[in-house]
Amino acid sequence: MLNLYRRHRVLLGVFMLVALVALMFGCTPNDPQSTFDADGPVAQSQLNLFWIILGAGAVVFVAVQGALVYLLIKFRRQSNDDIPEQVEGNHTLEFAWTAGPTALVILVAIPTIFTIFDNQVSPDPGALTVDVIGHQWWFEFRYDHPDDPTKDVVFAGDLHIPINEVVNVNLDSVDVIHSFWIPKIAGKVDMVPNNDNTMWIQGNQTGTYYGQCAEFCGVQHANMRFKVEVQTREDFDAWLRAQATPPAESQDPLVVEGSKVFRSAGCSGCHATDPVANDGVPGREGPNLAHVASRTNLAGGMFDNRGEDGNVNLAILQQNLRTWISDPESVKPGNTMASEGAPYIDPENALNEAELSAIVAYLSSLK
Ligand code: HEC
Ligand SMILES: [Cu+2]
Repeated sequence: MLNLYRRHRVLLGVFMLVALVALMFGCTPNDPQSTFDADGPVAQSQLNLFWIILGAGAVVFVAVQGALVYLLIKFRRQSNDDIPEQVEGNHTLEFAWTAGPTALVILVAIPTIFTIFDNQVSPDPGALTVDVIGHQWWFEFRYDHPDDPTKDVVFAGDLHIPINEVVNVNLDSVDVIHSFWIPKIAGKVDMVPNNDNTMWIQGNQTGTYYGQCAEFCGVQHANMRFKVEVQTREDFDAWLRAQATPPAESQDPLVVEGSKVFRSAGCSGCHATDPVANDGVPGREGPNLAHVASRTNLAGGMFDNRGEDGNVNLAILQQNLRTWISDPESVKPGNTMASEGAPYIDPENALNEAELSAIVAYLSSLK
């Protein structure tokens, strides 16, 4: 066995090197959630800090390992020498190995402290503010209403922010501790019930980013995700205005029927379809569905509603709504809609095919 090992040692070494390189390709910078590819000042400052700390760690590693290898070779046993001379209490040496690491820790601590404060204290407290509220297992977002700051525009799943502007974020949770993280833009700060954590974010490039909960918060923690759309100011304003406007009421008979079923089946007990709420008044238990047909994703990222062109595709959206509403438990086991919603806990209230189709038609009309 040992012989076999000896013979294949080189081969084994080569294999491990190849495996290591292959693993490192997992960290390529253009992955959608790579922190090595920062697109905003907060993520950039965190990345810079990472490099400083990695650099300091590398210096220590090289110095210690270098000294070790050097000493091992230099003082290896050469003949039948006696035990070498024993040295005790070298003050210079002791001072050096105390002062060296202390200096290094200070070197790392200073930029760390500055970065923490820079990330916490907004450079523009008067800028656009968004309240982010964590729920098991989805994100609720609220902006001040563009015309009336005593009111909030409420939505879920897709966060929109204007490019190159500071956006202040208030973090809260209605149940357990969650954590807000958009790897390429900023993060991560805990969302603690009844505790006003704040942070600020800024996106420096238009496009879609991915965010997710970064604090274990229950069985579907991994499926608590959201998308971030960084837009030009004009696009953002238009989007916010559209979100603040109640959805157009369609006269299509199936849609009208669906809106009735939505109420009679108890969906409206957990889901509002009015996008506007009074400031600070908690939303209902489920996501606000006022403009659900404009969402790129549903149920904390379980469904992607976009077609190949990157826009919401009606057929895909309807299929996703149907899958979710017919059996939310099979999609996201343990979620509140399945464990508390009347149609799902009581077979007598289960939705029939006609009701399901009507609800899907209704919700997909809410653009
Ligand atoms: C007991 C409260 C409750 C009831 C009743 C309920 N839901 Fe939900 N619903 C939720 C919760 C909570 C979520 C988010 C689940 C998650 O992502 O973890 C949700 C998610 C959804 C979503 C996805 C929305 C998004 O933006 O992600 C849709 C659509 C939806 N529900 C439709 C319905 C319909 C239609 C009914 C009635 C048949 C219904 N819900 C009844 C609580 C409820
Ligand atoms: Cu969470």
